[in-house]
Amino acid sequence: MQNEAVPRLYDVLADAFAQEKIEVCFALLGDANMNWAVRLAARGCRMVYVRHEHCALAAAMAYARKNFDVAVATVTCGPGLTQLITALPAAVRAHLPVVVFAGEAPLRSGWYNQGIDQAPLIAATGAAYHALHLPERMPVAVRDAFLQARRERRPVVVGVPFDLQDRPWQGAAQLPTPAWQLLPKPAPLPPHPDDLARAVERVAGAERVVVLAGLGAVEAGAGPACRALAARCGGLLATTLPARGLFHDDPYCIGISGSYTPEVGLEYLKEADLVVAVGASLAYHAGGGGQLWPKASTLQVDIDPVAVSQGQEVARHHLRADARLGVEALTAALPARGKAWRSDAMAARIRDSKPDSHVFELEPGLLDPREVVEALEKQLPQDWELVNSSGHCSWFFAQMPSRAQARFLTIREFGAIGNGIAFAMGVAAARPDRRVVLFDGDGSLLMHVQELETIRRHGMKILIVVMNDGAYGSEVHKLRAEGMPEDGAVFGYTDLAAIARGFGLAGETIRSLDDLPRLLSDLASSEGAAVWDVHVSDKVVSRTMRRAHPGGKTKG
Ligand SMILES: Cc1ncc(C[n+]2csc(CCOP(=O)(O)OP(=O)(O)O)c2C)c(N)n1
Ligand SMILES: [Mg+2]
Repeated sequence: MQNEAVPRLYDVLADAFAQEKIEVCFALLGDANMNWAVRLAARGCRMVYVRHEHCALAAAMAYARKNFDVAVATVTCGPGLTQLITALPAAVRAHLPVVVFAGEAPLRSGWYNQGIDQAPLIAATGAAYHALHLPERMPVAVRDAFLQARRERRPVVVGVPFDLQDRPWQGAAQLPTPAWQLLPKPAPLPPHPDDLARAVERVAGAERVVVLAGLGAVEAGAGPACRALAARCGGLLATTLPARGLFHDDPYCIGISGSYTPEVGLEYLKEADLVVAVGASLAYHAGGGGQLWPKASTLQVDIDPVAVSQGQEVARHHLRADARLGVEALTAALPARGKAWRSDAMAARIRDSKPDSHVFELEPGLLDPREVVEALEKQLPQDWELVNSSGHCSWFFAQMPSRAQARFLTIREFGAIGNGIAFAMGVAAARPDRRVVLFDGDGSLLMHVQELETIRRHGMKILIVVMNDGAYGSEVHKLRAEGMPEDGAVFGYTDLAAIARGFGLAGETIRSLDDLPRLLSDLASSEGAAVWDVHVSDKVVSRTMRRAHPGGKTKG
């Protein structure tokens, strides 16, 4: 019999995690992590037990993004760990700090069925992997993993052989100082006067300025400063996709810059002569691969400015500074301007134009995805948390300009479908008092539809609105444009409402937008989760798809 008075390694490892102030852990148990997970739960950590390890990590990613802080997930060794390989590259590219507690195969066995060389698999994704094999050092190694995840904003996986976890603890009685106490907390970086003088000159010399804000601007609280700068220059505002909504109530915001730019935004970006990119890494898509502002030079205001990003030359002019301080200093130093680019007529155009006015011929009985999104934007309560997934439908769902950034999340790095449901769970865990709405495609939802059970079991208040086109729409449009057969991508309208009901959720099939008010009031009276399966036509092709694949019949 074990001596209960002597702590085991898993007890101490659970203590080392608990002292990092983690409130939630996304988990799927196996031999190699269950002892640790049970102890972590006993220390007051809220456990979200999912149905697929990919979703544990993806939910943790959304949780980290929502809180701008580290998140935790756990998987068992071997097959538990290999399930992480699609989510990790996205976490790396999105700079999301997540610590994963992974089991490793027992060290004592010469052979173990679930054994695999875990380190190179994880390293290939760009995440850090630390094999913890020396018991006495493990609490410090865990602390260091939290330090690394927070400092490098990167996922860090710690692997602990499960036979070691069971050993009596023989190390120090005291835990190491936790990472959150040690981490440097530098004050926001002001710009250097020389850099500032050059930047002021550049902005003062421009006539058509667009201030483009990214997530760095959101995190630094630079929204009001960006608005003031654009007003001072008589220019316009835009955001990257993840920062959408930072200027949702500003009449001079042209929306998202990138693959999701609305019609009028494309036009104005083309005319711009200076883009001031604030807290934006200038990723490939944000500038439409270098196509979106052909006449403009770019001034990047960032704590870590770059010249080349994702294979593209993106900015020749840089102001190294905290987003808010840099922009405030710029505005304060700018001379007052006579002629402004912005005008009342422009504001009216921005307000009144459709994201995409192209006319399509639809089959009877199916909805136009653009009208679905318009109706949702008008009718969904403003305080609901919105999550955008992926697929062709995400272009339409992205067009909700009246929604505030604080209630929006999307993580698109690595371009995988199937993440939406886990991202929604991560947001629900981070904001348990709020209703979360996931906008997803039928193909994407079906890829991890098992998590409907997790949502029900954990009582998460998630509404999933599915743009069901009976197909992998993204692929269909490309196949059509190339004149190839569609049978590999058109599978028909799966009955998602029935599936939802099978999992114990409410499920509705929507063929008319007139049903929305009634469905919304039904939802208001229930705390539970629901799936709305909205049947849409696959004939409506997004602007971006038409531009990238112009061979189709819907050129325009
Ligand atoms: C994991 C993964 N597998 C395959 C793809 C290729 N892919 C991109 S979009 C897409 C279709 C998504 O279908 P759905 O979720 O129904 O959205 P739709 O495009 O129909 O709006 C596919 C298969 C991908 N991006 N990620
Ligand atoms: Mg689809």
